[in-house]
Amino acid sequence: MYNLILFGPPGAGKGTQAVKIAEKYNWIHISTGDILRAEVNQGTALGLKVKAIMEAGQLVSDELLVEIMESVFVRHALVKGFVLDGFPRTLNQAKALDKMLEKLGKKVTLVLSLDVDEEELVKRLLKRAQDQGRKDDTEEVIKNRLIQYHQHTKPLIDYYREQKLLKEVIGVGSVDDIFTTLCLAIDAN
Ligand code: B4P
Repeated sequence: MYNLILFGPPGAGKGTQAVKIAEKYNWIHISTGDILRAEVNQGTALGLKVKAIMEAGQLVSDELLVEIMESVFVRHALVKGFVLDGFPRTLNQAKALDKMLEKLGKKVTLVLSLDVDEEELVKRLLKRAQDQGRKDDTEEVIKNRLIQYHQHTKPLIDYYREQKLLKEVIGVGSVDDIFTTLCLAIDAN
């Protein structure tokens, strides 16, 4: 089982590239953002719990995310590979993921980190606000999401670098060129 983590700040292109990678390699794409948004849209108990947190650009609790991911791994125990998009986002989540995979006799295979400067991130997310009207793509909430990223998520770069699992990829350019670079890194691993 190939377990790929697509890593990067909000707006780096994780979701965009994860869809393409999952299609090419026939892996399962898991976007925790999409899972949570679906719960919100369906008005489930979980959705009601996380709606305000997401709309404020805060991180949902590690406990909830770990619970969600445990059920994902149980449901897809026999797949060829996973592209994890948006998970893990904290050190606690990363450690929980290691444990979940260990139980299945698996490990993280590779972490591809998309490197995009902050000006470009804000530009992309504000454009998405116009195109899709996502509630967390306002200027103020984007600022908060970037703060959360720097405080809680960016430290994972060192966590994975120390384990020699990290490859950094420039995330600015055409979607297809970035995709080609990501595939080369996957194939080389
Ligand atoms: P996500 O849905 O993961 O949102 P995101 O970080 O903005 O990533 P996204 O995948 O949408 O952006 P992408 O870079 O693809 O999370 C939303 C919220 O859910 C979080 O704030 C948090 O509240 C909660 N959450 C999710 N996971 C969690 C976790 N593990 N723990 C706690 N809370 C969690 O794309 C951005 C835009 O850029 C798109 O419009 C795209 O078209 C464009 N784009 C992509 N590539 C481009 C390129 N090369 N050039 C130009 N534009 C490009």
